Amino acid sequence: PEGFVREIRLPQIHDPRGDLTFVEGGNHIPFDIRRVYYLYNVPVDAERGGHAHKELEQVVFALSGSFRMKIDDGHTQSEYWLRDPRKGLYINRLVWREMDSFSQGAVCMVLASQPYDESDYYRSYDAFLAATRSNRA
Ligand code: T46
Repeated sequence: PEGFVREIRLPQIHDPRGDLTFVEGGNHIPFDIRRVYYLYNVPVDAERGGHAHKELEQVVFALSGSFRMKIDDGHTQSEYWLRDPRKGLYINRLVWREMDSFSQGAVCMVLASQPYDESDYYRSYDAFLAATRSNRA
């Protein structure tokens, strides 16, 4: 299994004109990319996330600026500061995530394994916990 979260490192091509990083489906990302979305114009005091997914897998990048992701697998909490556009955070299904501390001008890009589907969300922490208990008992 992929684990709950892990770092995904992308190549960086550096030359005097600047840096270039690329993502290849079937190579860098452990699922077929079905959707890309991005968060921007996020107020520095905003909190996003606060949910888990039943099936969706995602890889989250800070393309610019930085933010914090708090991760909870139902047992253990951890936090990650995303600030390097070469390093994504892979987040498996059944992982509760909260995001905050966005820097001014931060851009968060997310690669997702499925199209948007509201019925794939646990927006209640208790429902999420119950699902992890029955899934991993
Ligand atoms: C996640 C974090 C990192 C859509 O219509 N299509 C989409 O692809 C997405 C992602 C959202 N929406 C709608 C659903 C809501 O009415 O946009 C509105 C805001 O979505 P939400 O409150 O879920 O946004 P975040 O930033 O709290 O969470 C999003 C993703 O939903 C989530 O999967 O992991 O970014």
